[in-house]
Amino acid sequence: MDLAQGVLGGDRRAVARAISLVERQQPAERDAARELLCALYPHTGQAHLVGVTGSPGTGKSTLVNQLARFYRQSSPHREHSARVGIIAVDPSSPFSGGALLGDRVRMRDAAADPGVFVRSMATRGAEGGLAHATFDAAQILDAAGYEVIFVETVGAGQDEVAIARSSHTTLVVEAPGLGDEVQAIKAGLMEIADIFVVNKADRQDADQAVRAIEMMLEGSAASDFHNCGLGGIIWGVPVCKTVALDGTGIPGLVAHIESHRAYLQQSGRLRDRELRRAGAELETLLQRELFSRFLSRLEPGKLESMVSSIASRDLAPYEALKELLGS
Ligand SMILES: Nc1nc2c(ncn2[C@@H]2O[C@H](COP(=O)(O)OP(=O)(O)OP(=O)(O)O)[C@@H](O)[C@H]2O)c(=O)[nH]1
Ligand SMILES: [Mg+2]
Repeated sequence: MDLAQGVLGGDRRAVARAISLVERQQPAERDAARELLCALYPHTGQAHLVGVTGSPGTGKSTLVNQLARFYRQSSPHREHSARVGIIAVDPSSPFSGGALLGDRVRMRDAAADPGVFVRSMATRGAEGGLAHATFDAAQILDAAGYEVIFVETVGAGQDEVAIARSSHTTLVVEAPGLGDEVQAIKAGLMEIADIFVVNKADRQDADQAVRAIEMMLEGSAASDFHNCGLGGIIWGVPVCKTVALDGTGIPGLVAHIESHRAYLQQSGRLRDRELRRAGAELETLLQRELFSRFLSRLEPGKLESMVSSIASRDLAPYEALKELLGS
């Protein structure tokens, strides 16, 4: 069966194979992966992409599991229960399987439901990057008809920020009583948060954590980078308390996710973001492709010898540029 047809028909095995294809990022499969993504592209753009990030161990996977269950049972503003896709990005090196296994266990409930598709990604360090593979995987789920797609990542690295920027709504999940080093992560995540979640609200110091985040939000002028340059409707970043272990606060959190979606649509922000994303995507592809084509035409060792001449001051960088480009 044609892989693209399988994905469009919502066939789970086809979806799994398609994601593996884009995740492996093997040069030999490059054309097949690109062909597939081209065939799927006209069918994408329907899903709501929700990035879920935050410090390690704050309960992101448990929370996503609960959110998926809630969306499966009842989805506000949708006529039917939504099909849910979950992409969990390997928080550590590709060689440690522990975290992935843990995620599978925590997401077991959701994974047993045929309306939920759970996938872990482990391509950190691969050429082309994790963010790109994750974005491609989300496109596949979108084309396969998953209406809400959660992408879980840890921390505030470049990949996480890139993933957050390509999501529609980003949840930053924190837990009460985390140390100072976590404050720094929180600060890094501040500007990408559309909604803050204080999970583990069964702990006593939850209200204190909520207040601390609210103060940070008030203190940072960029309470929402998505608002930059936007006149009219403003999104105030809410801070929600949840207990992912028993589902407390989940309906309220889903209501905020749905209001953020409505805000994006009504303010025209959704269209703006699609445009910005399309622009960034095309630019990245073009840069990468032009550079690799250029390199493939150079005689072997040419670049290396130029680099060493530059380092030994025999050649100025601009002279090298002129020689390489011929003008
Ligand atoms: N007390 C309490 N514990 C929770 C809650 N939510 C999750 N946990 C526990 O916190 C631990 C970490 O949960 P995970 O869902 O794996 O957290 P995570 O943020 O996905 O972890 P990483 O992906 O490794 O960063 C687990 O032992 C959970 O059972 C909660 O609301 N209250
Ligand atoms: Mg997790």
